[in-house]
Amino acid sequence: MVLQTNILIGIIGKTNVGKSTLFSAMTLIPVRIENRPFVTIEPNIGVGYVRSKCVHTELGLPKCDARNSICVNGIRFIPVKLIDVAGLIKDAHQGRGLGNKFLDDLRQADVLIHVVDAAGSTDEEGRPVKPGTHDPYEDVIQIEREIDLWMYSIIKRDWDKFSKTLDHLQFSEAVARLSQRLSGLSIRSVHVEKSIRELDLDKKKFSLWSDKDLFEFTVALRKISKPIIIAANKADIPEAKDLIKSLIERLKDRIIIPVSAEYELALRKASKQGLIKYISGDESFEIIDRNRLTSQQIRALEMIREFMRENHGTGVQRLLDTAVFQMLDMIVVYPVEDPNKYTDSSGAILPDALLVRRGTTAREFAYMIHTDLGEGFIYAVNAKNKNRVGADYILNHNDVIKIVSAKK
Ligand SMILES: Nc1nc2c(ncn2[C@@H]2O[C@H](COP(=O)(O)OP(=O)(O)OP(=O)(O)O)[C@@H](O)[C@H]2O)c(=O)[nH]1
Ligand SMILES: [Mg+2]
Repeated sequence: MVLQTNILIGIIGKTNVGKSTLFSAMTLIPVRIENRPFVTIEPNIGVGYVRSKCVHTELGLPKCDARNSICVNGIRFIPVKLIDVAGLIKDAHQGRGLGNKFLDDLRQADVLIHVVDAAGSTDEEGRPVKPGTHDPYEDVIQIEREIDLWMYSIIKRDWDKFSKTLDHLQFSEAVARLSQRLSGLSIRSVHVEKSIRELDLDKKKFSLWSDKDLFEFTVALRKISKPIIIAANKADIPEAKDLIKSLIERLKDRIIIPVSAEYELALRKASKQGLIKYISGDESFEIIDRNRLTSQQIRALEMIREFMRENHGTGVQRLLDTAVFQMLDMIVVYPVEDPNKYTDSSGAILPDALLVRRGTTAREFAYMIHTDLGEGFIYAVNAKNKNRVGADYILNHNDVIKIVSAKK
């Protein structure tokens, strides 16, 4: 059994800011990229990878047999699902541009990457303009309002009737019912309870919430259940430098990563063609054979190298890693059958690397692998020190775990 990724990352933003370029750079899937608004209509879905030091090096093993993930030079690349949707513009919720209904494709997303044109080279409607003439701050505010209004439209559906049924329940039951209703949005009861308490809405009957209460509740829920990281894209255009600085100053509580999706895409393609040696997330690359490149290609690569030196890479890998390891607070855990050899039942060394939320217990981890393993859980073995651990053992990053279960 090959363990699949359980994380979905949504790529959102104004139209024509580089969402599809970023998607393509992360997945190497060729998609339509053009310098005009509304090129993407149907969503693009693919697999990208987060980067983490492979535990095989820490264990002093010469190699591993990565299977659900990829190991390159001791670096484990672990898959995550990505979805690139059509672009938004201001007032999309009123049907402008392509509207906002297509955002329904993001219902199951765990985290959103908000791509902005940090070079200010597209206007409010995504039309190309002279770099530096549009303030990306406006886009952050307007586009995220569209996201909140989309979620509000879902939560508001039937609210009048539904809220009355909640009034008759105990608070904890009401939270459970409401969470169940919103589970299609990947919303869990902890999210609902936290949002209600944060706004002091627990002191008010559900049916008496005003539209403003419900909207504020939606925004709080969205922030917890679908946190947004900002990709300050087109950072390679000179005008982006000051705009990014000012963006960071005005959005102090937000995570903003300068990126050049275009540069990352160029590097990934060149690497695939065997022209350069580049591992995504590295701060530089190596040209394999200059003779196979035109002078124009070499000049372009040197420009990219200079950008990477200043920015510690293209920013694309850091963006994904920050979204998963920092915003979602995930860790990597390796399940094995044999805790002495670190192998699975067929003898493969550390084949699977799984992303799990920090705080996950050994029993919860067993359930993630297979329901039977969870149900029959007896104990687990921490393969690093060979200690037996119980069901409530909280996993650490890079743990190697064997589950012992009555059911196989
Ligand atoms: N300079 C520069 N240009 C970029 C970068 N990323 C994307 N672009 C350009 O921006 C334009 C739009 O790129 P797309 O990826 O199609 O943008 P999108 O956000 O998917 O657009 P829609 O699907 O139409 O909403 C193209 O001309 C890209 O080449 C970047 O990092 N730097
Ligand atoms: Mg697109």
